[in-house]
Amino acid sequence: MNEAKKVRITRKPNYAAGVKAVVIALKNIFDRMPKGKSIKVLNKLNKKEGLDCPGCAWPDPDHRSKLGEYCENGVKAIAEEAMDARATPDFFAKHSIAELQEKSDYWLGQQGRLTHPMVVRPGGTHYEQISWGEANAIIGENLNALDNPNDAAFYTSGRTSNEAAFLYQLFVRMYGTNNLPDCSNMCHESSGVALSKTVGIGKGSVTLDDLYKSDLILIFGQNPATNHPRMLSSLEKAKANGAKVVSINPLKEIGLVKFKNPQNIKGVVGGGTTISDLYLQVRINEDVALLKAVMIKLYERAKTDSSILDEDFIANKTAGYTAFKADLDQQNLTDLITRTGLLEQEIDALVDLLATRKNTIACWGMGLTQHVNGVDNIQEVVNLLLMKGSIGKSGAGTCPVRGHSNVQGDRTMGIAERPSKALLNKISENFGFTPPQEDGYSVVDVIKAMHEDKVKVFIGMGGNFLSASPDTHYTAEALNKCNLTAHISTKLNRSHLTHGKTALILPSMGRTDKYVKNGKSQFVSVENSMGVVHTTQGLLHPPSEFVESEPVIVANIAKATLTQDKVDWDFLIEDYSNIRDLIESTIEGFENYNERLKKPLGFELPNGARTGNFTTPNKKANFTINKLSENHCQVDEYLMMTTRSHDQFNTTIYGLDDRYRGVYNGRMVVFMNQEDVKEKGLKQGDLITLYNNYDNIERMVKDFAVVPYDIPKGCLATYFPEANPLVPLGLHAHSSHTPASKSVKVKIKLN
Ligand SMILES: Nc1nc2c(c(=O)[nH]1)N[C@H]1C(S)=C(S)[C@@H](COP(=O)(O)OP(=O)(O)OC[C@H]3O[C@@H](n4cnc5c(=O)[nH]c(N)nc54)[C@H](O)[C@@H]3O)O[C@H]1N2
Ligand SMILES: Nc1nc2c(c(=O)[nH]1)N[C@H]1C(S)=C(S)[C@@H](COP(=O)(O)OP(=O)(O)OC[C@H]3O[C@@H](n4cnc5c(=O)[nH]c(N)nc54)[C@H](O)[C@@H]3O)O[C@H]1N2
Ligand code: SF4
Ligand SMILES: [Mo]
Repeated sequence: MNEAKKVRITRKPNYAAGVKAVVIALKNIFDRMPKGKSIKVLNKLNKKEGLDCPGCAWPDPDHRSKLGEYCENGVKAIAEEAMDARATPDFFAKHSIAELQEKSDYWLGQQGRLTHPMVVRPGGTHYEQISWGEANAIIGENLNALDNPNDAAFYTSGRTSNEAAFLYQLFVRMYGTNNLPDCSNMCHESSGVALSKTVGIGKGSVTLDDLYKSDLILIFGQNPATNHPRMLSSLEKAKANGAKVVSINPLKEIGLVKFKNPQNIKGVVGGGTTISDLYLQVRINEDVALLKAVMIKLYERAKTDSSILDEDFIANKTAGYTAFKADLDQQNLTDLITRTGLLEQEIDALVDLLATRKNTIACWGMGLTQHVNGVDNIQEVVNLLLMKGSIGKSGAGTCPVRGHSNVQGDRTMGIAERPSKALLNKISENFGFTPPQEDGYSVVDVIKAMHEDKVKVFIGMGGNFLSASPDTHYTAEALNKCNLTAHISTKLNRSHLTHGKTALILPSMGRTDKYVKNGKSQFVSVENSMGVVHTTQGLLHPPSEFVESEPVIVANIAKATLTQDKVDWDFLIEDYSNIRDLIESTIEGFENYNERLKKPLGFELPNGARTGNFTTPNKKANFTINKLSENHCQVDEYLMMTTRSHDQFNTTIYGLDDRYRGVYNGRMVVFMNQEDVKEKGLKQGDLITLYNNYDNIERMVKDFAVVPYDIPKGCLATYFPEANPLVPLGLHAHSSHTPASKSVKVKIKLN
């Protein structure tokens, strides 16, 4: 039967988490791992000096519950990595690559951990086992055969530890390029660009403690019940301390409505906690219009109440205010309100809260970053915070909620295609070579460069480049054109199956695996979404003796590639504290790194925006003027977002349900406003085709089942990665180049 026909659509539940989440989490792990092993891992998960959850980047609280500080999706992440199933050389001998391409992402993941280095040589139909020595030699030969180091690209996903990331970027720069695209390019790059420009640091400014002290928390474009579940416990605590919460999101995400915390009695037998005091279902990509309307109204009120805006802060700590205010004065309030799709009373309710409450925190996720105007969205949020003086003090500030568990740390370690001059100078000083100075390729650039035969070797440190990237068919062609594609991976994924002329799979240890060198257990370190650096240590036997730890893999590739070596790679991987010594001497904020990691809770990195010392060139926080979004749809066009279901981690599919949205047993669905469904003469479960025509290229996905849903008129929602073939490569945020995968224009037709 057609996959989309098997989808079951039910009523949404009216709260998130609760006891059911615990039951589902345990079933998930016990189905994949023996009970003893499961309990051993869960006992160490997110404990001080234990195993850092490989799920999202939400920080661990300082005071941790005895019941365990993890959530349903953290347990799923563990089960997915530590499962007993194995994808061995026998498995690859049995299934050709062509056959594996026909399987679903879910099926691929269920085949288990990779156990051996594998290769496909030109013209080959199956992956075959290869030794590490030979695999590294293939990489070295291919890299050294290129005319220019810029003809190679080195991708990174966000689970990689600080130690591995530091070695990787060092190797890549010694080899001679800044082509270090990473998953951040598709994720919070817009936040990094906007925050660096406005407040001088590309990271958020708040700590967990600030959340607990805040008066008002705004949550833009984020679905924490699925993507950062323990954020709901933090919000519950903030609310108990008196904060109000406002959600701004086209979809009514159930976890932002009500949360039952399975760790407390109220969550188990009581009614749970109402999270959002106000829920604004703004139209897709109209956040700038909403923010401008709100700010105009705040000014209006401030005329009679001078306590509403922080005039002192504006005068002493900011720049660009007059021009910003002048631009705001020219906006047409009625037009702005119409664009949002909200009632004026709803906007007034938000203005009431902003006018009466002082310390404000703005949290945001992919709902703001993944638009053509992603950078403007965030800059407009900053404008609002600056008007309120809500940055650089306790209980207030910016909170971009990061995705992968160490994506922020990887950037700190220098995984960046546009590195700072300070980093390049430090590398040159410490390692005695001049690193490349010109910018490298981001994700979008590198896909184009591979397609244009400019980049011939692609190496991936984790991740699933093909499925995560926009314009799937174009990206597949780009990868196919490479001489070599090589992926350092824990699990089989689609990027292994759409490959270059030669392809390698290099099996890597993950977070849960124990790495012992010379009889000593090694740990690594990571940085969470709030800039706290701490250790994480695996505890399970790796899936096979041929699986290597990431720093070791990088060191061996470096040795096989670099001829004039200025680094003693063997010494570095002998004991990871040797790598940390190099990090300490190269990266700002890591003084006494090894020593400070001994503190059970780790340490906080310097953050000027947190303390009100803005490190922008003018030493001020900058107001900016941002244009309204351009979403002009034709009559029969819709604006589509691609989002995550409750049963996936990015391209890793844990299961086929999205229980908080009432969808079971399938992912080929399109959420659509009830009236739109009726107007189109459709009904629930009908299978439709979605298509568009950017740059005169027809892009299409078929067989998506219609789900009538609480979403503004003219808006659609589908899941990533299934809808990625519809996201054109050229549709990305200006200056951050983040694919605009949350505002894609599409038309629909009945199959
Ligand atoms: N279990 C699990 N956890 C994860 C992940 C996962 O896939 N699964 N992924 C990790 C990663 S890498 C990341 S980056 C994060 C992602 O976490 P989120 O940022 O929560 O990501 P999305 O699921 O893409 O959803 C974003 C939200 O934005 C809303 N939205 C869409 N368009 C707009 C808009 O125009 N305006 C506003 N205001 N809202 C909008 C959507 O309705 C949705 O609720 O989660 C991380 N954690
Ligand atoms: N349309 C659309 N596209 C999107 C998004 C969206 O919202 N909509 N979101 C974007 C975002 S926010 C992100 S972050 C990207 C994600 O892009 P990626 O980070 O590239 O994708 P993941 O699915 O997280 O990568 C999963 C793979 O990583 C490997 N892996 C897992 N753990 C480890 C490890 O510890 N070590 C190593 N070496 N490998 C490991 C496994 O082989 C697994 O198959 O996708 C982006 N793409
Ligand atoms: S909130 Fe994120 S980091 Fe914490 S346990 Fe859940 S998935 Fe893991
Ligand atoms: Mo992400």
